[in-house]
Amino acid sequence: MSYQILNPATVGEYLESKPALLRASGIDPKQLTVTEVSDGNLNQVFICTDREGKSLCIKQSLPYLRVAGKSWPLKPERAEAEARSFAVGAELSPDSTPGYLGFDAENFVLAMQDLSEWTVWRTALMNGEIHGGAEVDCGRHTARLAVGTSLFGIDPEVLKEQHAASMNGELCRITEDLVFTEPFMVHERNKFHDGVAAAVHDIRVNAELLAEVSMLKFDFMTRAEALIHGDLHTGSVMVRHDEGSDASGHAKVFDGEFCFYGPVGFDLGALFGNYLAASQRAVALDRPEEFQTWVRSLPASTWAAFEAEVRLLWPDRVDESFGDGFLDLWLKRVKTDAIGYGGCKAIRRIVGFAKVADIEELPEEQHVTAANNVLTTATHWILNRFSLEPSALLLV
Ligand code: SR1
Ligand code: MG
Repeated sequence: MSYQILNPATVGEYLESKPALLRASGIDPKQLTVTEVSDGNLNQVFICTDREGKSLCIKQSLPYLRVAGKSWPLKPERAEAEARSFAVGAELSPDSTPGYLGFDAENFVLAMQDLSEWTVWRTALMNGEIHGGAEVDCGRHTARLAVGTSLFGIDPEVLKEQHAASMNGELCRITEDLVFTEPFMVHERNKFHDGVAAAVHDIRVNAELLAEVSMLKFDFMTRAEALIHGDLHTGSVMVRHDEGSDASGHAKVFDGEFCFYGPVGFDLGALFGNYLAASQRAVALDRPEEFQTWVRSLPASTWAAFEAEVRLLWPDRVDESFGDGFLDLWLKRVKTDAIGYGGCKAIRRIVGFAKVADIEELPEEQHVTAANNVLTTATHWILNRFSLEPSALLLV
């Protein structure tokens, strides 16, 4: 597949050839300032600003994993999945989705609102900043997509068509390998400090844990409940610099290229696992008590917002044969899944490929302590997920 791979020098000319994108963004492509801000593992991202200060963000999929290079080929069609995620977010949860300006399927380019005035949530958490309300927006956003893309919100025949059109096998396999498989075995892509080797060994010989992880993996691969984000860590969320609560909200969820029809609890679990990393960093750096208390409250707040929004939308479900008793059972299962997936997501970030800076960038001694604590807590979550509550997750 041959297409135009952009660089800062060619973005202006590229935009001039895309009148629809120009109209949607309102920017003047002459004398654009283009800055590459690629930060994630997979793609390249450019911020384009015109002479009047109007701007937009361009994201392009490369035919390989950006951080690994051509030795790890990846189909650029993953951008189609992200376009799907954007379109659904814009429809169902517009205040928590960056403005979506369009998709060029020939060159695998997405155009979206420039969020330079916002901060990646992971960065804010690492810096000890409280952005109250972001966790609520994330829970509510997850609920809106869970209801709106599932058989609670769509006719079952339409749903099956949407499910079939939303297959994302290559990126799902990345998650299956990196989250559920490789950390639990000896694998060349794993890497961890010697100081956590004993804990990693304990995980790998814990037969009960391995069986539970396999069950969570099996559900991830088979339980197509709704169009989930698929990679909803705190690096996939932007928070406002100020803490305003106007219509633009507290948080914007982006980077939906891993989206597919899967278990709803997986997205909440991704947040929980990353909250665990943030909380262990906060402990390691002895952050002020106010910050630590807020971080510990995140799983319960996200869960409460998710549950409240699902219950709010429930009376409008398309199939009333699913009654209130079923809703209680379903919510309980989502909660259990979220806690289990949170554990898996946390373990992969300590043991496997693609770590989190929250723990990686701690001084060595604190890193070892925090990483061991993450592994112990994550194991506890997976094994005890049927009886744990989100409010108790970060109290250990
Ligand atoms: C091979 S890609 C590594 C990771 O980056 C993404 O953000 C996902 O979390 C993926 O697992
Ligand atoms: Mg990503």
